[in-house]
Amino acid sequence: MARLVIVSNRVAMPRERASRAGGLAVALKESLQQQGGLWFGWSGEVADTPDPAPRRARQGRIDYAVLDLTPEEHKGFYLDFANGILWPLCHYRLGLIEFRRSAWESYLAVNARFAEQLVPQLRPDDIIWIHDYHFIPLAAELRRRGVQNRIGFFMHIPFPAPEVLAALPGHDRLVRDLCAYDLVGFQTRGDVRALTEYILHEAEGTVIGNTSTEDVRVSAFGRDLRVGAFPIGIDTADFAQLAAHEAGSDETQRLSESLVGRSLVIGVDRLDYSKGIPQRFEAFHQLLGSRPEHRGKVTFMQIAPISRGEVAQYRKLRSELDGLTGRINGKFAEFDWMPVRYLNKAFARNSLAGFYRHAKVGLVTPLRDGMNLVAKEYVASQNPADPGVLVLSRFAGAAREMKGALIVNPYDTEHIADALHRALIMPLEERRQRWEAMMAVLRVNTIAHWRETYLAALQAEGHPPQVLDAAGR
Ligand code: ADQ
Repeated sequence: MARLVIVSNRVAMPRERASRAGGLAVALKESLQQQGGLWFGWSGEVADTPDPAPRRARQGRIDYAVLDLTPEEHKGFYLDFANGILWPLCHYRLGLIEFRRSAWESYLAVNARFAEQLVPQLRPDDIIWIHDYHFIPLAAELRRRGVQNRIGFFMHIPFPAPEVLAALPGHDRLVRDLCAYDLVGFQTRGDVRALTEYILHEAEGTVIGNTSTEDVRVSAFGRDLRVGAFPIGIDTADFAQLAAHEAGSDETQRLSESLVGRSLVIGVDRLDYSKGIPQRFEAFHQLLGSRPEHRGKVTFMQIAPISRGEVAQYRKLRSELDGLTGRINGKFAEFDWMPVRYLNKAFARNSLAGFYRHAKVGLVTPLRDGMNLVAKEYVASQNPADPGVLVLSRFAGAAREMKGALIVNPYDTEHIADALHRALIMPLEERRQRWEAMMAVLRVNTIAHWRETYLAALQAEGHPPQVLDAAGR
């Protein structure tokens, strides 16, 4: 079996692997362990004079090779371009973008430097799988250096519609670089459609296959590639088992006692403006205002650890939420009931599983989200005999699969408030039917299924690879 090379932005070395490693990191590690392979990427560290060659480690059948960023690269490539431009662009937040040519140049230069360092580590039959928006140009940089291996890309976040993408100076270069891959994988059909529309209408390319399906062949910029939807999942059985076990843990018991019989609505997110957290707070505020029967009967707990605290937009969001929490609690709290519990900290997976299971409602309202694994984890954690209800934004990739959820428009806070009310009073029979429908999907579309179908598709891409010329054409 060919060796697998995975490239992702943040690679934790073996001794760093904490108990909080997410499902994705665990799944990628499993494929490397099974197949033998190399995990290459950014160490997460910034150094004034980084080692020119990667730092290496080995554990089991996995080799690790990581590079540090210079302070200038960390600012230009990571903060300004990846987090400050690509992230808002792909989440349809054009108003938040401050484009700087120096950031774009830093993004391209870091991709070139990483390619330069990866080439000597590669073997001719390696299969290369590159993850996420930090490294879109990496395959083109590798091809320019003569790499002919099969290279796949998976985009974890949404791919924007052509009119939105066109707001990025350099959008044509970005899509041309995307065409240097053999397989481009997205979360949903909508993302596939967005890229194929760009290929047809902006790049004068051709698309074979029905563009509304999830698997097409694209010809553009002198290359042929496959583009498909591979919706990411979770380890459903493991999460369900963890949640059942955690139902009896001290921590879950303490949560239960603190609620003194009140219903729990839960939100769990990184503190990010794409997640629609202020709208969710506003909806809860409206629920308490318009339906007094819920006052004193429901507690909303939002868990949102600080994320990307160096970026101004994230600091602004934080102070907005501090204000909203104070306003709602100030207006509705009683001496023995606090409507909103807002926690800026992360919890271990097992704690989250226990909390999800205890919550009557999982409130997941992103304004845009590639997939949203919290929605899936909430469903997998429920007690089959008495499941809670998922309230889910139509703009999360997960909404395509989670048809048993109450689907809402996250911009319409009154709509979310109505859905919350409906979820809180939903009869057991309806809750069971909705939950069963979602679990049937989650049992099939697991994270292992995602990884296996993606890698099988990449391995099947047998057409002869083409080499770009020195100018990248
Ligand atoms: P994220 O934007 O990080 O990921 P999401 O999929 O919701 O979003 O969460 C990823 C993981 O982080 C989940 O396993 C979740 O449990 C964990 N997590 C979130 N908040 C947490 C908290 N407060 N404490 C502890 N753990 C927490 C990106 C894309 C998503 C896509 C994923 C995977 O933005 O759309 O689903 O990648 O492809």
